[in-house]
This record gives sequence, structure tokens and C-alpha cells, in this order.
Amino acid sequence: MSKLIVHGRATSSNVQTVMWTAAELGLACDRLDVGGAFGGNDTPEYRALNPMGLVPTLQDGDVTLFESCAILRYLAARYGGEDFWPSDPAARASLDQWAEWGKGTLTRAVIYDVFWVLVRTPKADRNMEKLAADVANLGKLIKLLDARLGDGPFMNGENLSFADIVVGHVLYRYYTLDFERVDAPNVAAFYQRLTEREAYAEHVMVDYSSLKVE
Ligand SMILES: N[C@@H](CCC(=O)N[C@@H](CS)C(=O)NCC(=O)O)C(=O)O
Repeated sequence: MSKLIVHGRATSSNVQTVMWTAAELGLACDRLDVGGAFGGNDTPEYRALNPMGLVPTLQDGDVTLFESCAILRYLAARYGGEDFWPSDPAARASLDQWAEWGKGTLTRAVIYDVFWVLVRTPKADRNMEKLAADVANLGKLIKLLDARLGDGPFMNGENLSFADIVVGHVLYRYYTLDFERVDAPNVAAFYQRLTEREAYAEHVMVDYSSLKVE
């Protein structure tokens, strides 16, 4: 098996999804700094790999893919074991519904509604009224996740699965941003378990201060 190549800067949460997955699956991987201040994602060569000009892009031998969650599912299906990517369609779908929710609903609420405002929007341009409503909505989502997680340890029981990656990758930002969080002991315990994993610490707990604008 050839080494994976991931194009994308370490500060991108979508790149983090892919890097964390590769590390959990024990896959050797070279990450290339592309996007953001590094640029390089708008060249014809890069667009031939990823027509959107976004990061991440994965190259695995002859396979080239964009969209972080499509990459995650590909790596999981190709290299993951039964716990990480259940072969039974019903068992997998019951996790996948939460993965889909993690990407489409929770990630949006954390990254676009809160992170972008508090980190990537100049103070003078922040709409604090909208932020308050979005934080309240995020609190409701976190409560739903809290109920789903129960006492864990992971969404599929004893071992990590692809769904934990999609849901868990945004929790580092959720817990390190400066805003008032709801009481959600199961989510807090889940996050604590993730922070104890080497792959999460290395690829997800990445300092994002270089993205901050005042
Ligand atoms: N739906 C895509 C979104 C990709 C995306 O928006 N990537 C951002 C970084 S998180 C990006 O490429 N931004 C431009 C840049 O970094 O130059 C995915 O999940 O891969």
C-alpha cells in the first residue's frame, strides 16, 4: 500500500477529520500545506484534483477524492475494522445518521455559527444578537448529543467508529471557544476521552490562533 497524501493545512477542521481518521486507522500519510495562507489551491493542477479548490484532497494511489466525509467513509470502508465501519447496513446506518447530523447540523452550528463569528469575523462586524440565538440553538443540539451518547464510551459502544470522528472533531473548538456552554456531562466526558487519544491530540487539537482576526 502506498502512503496517503492529504492536501490541506493543519488548521482546517475538514482536513482534521481526514488526518484523525488516517491516524486512527494506522495509515501512513503525508500532509501537504495547502489552502489559507499557504495558497496553492487555485492552480490548474490542484483544481484537476479538486474542482472546488478547497481542502482537503486525498490521494491514495490511483484514488483521488475531495469532500472530507466522503474521504472518511472511503478510508473507513477500505481500511477500517468492524467496530469502526460495521459491515451490517442497518448497524452502519444507525451510526451514519449521526455522522450525517454531525456534518450537516452540529458542525455548521459550531463552525459557521460560532467559530466564524468569534474567530474569523472582526469584532466590529459581529452580529451579537444573531450569535446569542445561534449559541442557544447550539446548546439544544449539544443536549441532543448528550442524550445519544449516554455513558458511552463511544457511539458504537466500546470502540471508536467513523461517526465519533465526524461528531467529535468539532468538540475541540466547541470547548475552547470563549462562550457560555450548556451543561452536558456525557458530551464533556466523551470529549475528555477523545483528548486522551494520541491521534486526536495531534490532528484535531490544533492551535487556531493564526486564523484569528480582531
Ligand atoms: N464540504 C467540504 C468543505 C471544504 C472546505 O470548505 N474547506 C475549507 C477549509 S475548512 C477551505 O478549503 N477553505 C479555503 C482555504 O483553506 O484556502 C469538505 O468537507 O471537505
